[in-house]
Amino acid sequence: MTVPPLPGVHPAWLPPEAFRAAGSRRVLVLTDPVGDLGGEALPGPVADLGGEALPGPVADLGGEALAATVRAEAAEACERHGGAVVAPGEPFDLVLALSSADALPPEAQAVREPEIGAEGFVLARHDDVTVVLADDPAGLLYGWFEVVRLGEAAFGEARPARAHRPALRRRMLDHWDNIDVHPVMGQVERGYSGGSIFWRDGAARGDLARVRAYARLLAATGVNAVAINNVNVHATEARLLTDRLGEVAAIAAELRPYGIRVHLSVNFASPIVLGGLDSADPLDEGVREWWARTTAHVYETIPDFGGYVVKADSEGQPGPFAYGRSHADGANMLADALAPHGGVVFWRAFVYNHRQDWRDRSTDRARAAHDHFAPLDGQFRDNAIVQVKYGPMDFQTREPVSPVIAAMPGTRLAVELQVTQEYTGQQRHVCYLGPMWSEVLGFRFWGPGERTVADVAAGGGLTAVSNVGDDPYWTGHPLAQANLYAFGRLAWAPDLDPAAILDEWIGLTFPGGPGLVRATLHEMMDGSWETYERYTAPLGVGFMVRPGHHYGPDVDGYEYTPWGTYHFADRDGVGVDRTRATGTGYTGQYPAPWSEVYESLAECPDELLLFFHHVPYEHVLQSGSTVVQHIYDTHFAGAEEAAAMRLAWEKLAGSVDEALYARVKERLDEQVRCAEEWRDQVNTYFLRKSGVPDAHGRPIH
Ligand code: GCV
Repeated sequence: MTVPPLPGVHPAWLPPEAFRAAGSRRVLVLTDPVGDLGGEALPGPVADLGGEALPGPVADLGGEALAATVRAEAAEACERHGGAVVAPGEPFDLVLALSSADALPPEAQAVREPEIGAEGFVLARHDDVTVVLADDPAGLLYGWFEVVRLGEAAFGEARPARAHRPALRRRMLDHWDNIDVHPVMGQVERGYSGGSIFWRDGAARGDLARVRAYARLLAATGVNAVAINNVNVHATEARLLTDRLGEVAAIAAELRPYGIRVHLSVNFASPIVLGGLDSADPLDEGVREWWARTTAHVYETIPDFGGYVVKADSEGQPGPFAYGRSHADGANMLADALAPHGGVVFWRAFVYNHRQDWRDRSTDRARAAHDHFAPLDGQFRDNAIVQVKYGPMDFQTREPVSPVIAAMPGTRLAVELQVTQEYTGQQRHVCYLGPMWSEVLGFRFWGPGERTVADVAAGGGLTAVSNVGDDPYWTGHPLAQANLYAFGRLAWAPDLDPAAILDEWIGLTFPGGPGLVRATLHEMMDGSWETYERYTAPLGVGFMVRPGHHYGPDVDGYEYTPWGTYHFADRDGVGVDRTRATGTGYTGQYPAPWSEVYESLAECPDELLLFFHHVPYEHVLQSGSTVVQHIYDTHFAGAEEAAAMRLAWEKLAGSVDEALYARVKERLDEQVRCAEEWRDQVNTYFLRKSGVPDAHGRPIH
């Protein structure tokens, strides 16, 4: 079964037209017998743990269901576009074959490798035949979508056999979706795309066709795991683990045919709130037994269940601190319950004091995750993955890479990104995040030639908060689909060029569109993250948003709050002194050379200067400009760039679907308005604080 087009729902990057090249060919699909990897541990090195593999059945995810998906995908594309699924022995243009299949044709035999490996595939073209060969059905599915992505190019010139393997085995989206509409956070916490695709009116949706379509979109990017409820686990959602597990099973059934494993966010206090125990102490035998029993029941119901996601001792969520236990104690208890079934726990490192006294200049929220977790390195079970936000604060437009990622070589780490644009324009602003993520994933903590963040994440995975809801365009802003697409592609291959990923997305989403569409979307989106950065918080200082909803400017909005997010602007200067010499000592959490680079006023990169240093307004940046002049210049430039984006889009009237055109136009109007508001509030604030006029005499209020 594939996914029929859903009336009123935009097909995103899988419109029927995207299947024309493959669907107009003669396609041979060889999936019998379905070879699986036998439920064994995945082969392949794990960068940070000496080549070990995770325990448990990672690869064998409903092998037959996946193989059936590949067959159905090919059949449907051929039916639509005039090709044919052919029988063995008949001539073909494309073969999709399992390496274990009976009667592999010579073209496929020729590209066989001793081991392609879980989820991988070999793609080749020779003698006018395109070959996709995989060891497991998941690999075949990813190979199919690679052929779709290539379009006619998959059937053009000869291509030498090349193996494609995911760089990261766990490529996961976390949904902050609530079953019950939360009085403050709504149905989807930090959601900007309508309601949840999973939940409505206090229960799993009766019609889950949209979930199947979502799974298909994700599979086409390479995502293989999803967590279906908010990490802030409220009372109703906690019960998904026990008496409401059937709803989880129903959703898992929709995700499975596209190779996606379901995960649940669980409440650390579940033994109390669900089990009637009087404790959730991770070292208490009764508590441990409760988790073991409950988890066994989950696996009886959903045999390929992925595992748990936990936010503990964070922003009011319960955790092991209540019992004087460590985060390793908490995570290991769940890891032990999951281990017999091959599951993992993603234990979040987002732990800090959200009730800080703003008068206290010595406490530094940026330090918190490292302070809590680095000393625990080596104490976590093999199936306990510590999930670390990419930056030390909270998904700001610009942050340094979290030092926790470098500090736990004996622990599996997953890096967490945010596709939902909480702090980057809330899907009202165009902000293509591929370049930011690419920069983060390619960051080398230990200098040139050393391992990257992506290498470290190979041990645990790459996760991100999804930006999807029940909006007709999935993501509110139609162009925000590109972020979801880019996340999956970077999780599969972190070294892909973000502009090339955007190009793929454009080609798939606007098939057959005139060159003007492609050129305009690049013009608008390639540099949109930096444009957004220009008109919002300057030089890495972060948090100048409206408290609560986090949209639009409010320079002092967080300055006198307990959240630990301050910029310390006064009449003389701005920024947070995080140096070892005179500040909070945060720079000391980095290994060399970064501990020195960030400590040094002269060497600290401009874009992070105010994250690490408190400087006078007339401090001269590496760019040659002063801090305050830089603030004025970037804010004028950023707002102008937003206006230019809107002008660029207006050239596409008549070249793209009318409703989509109108939706983007309406959002661009808001982006231009909001960028001007940011510009004027930030510039005015700093003019009033500093008394330094703009060198160009532009209007500041
Ligand atoms: C789910 C930020 C967000 C919260 C979110 C939290 C987290 O603080 O504003 O909505 O809670 O991050 O990542 O847990």
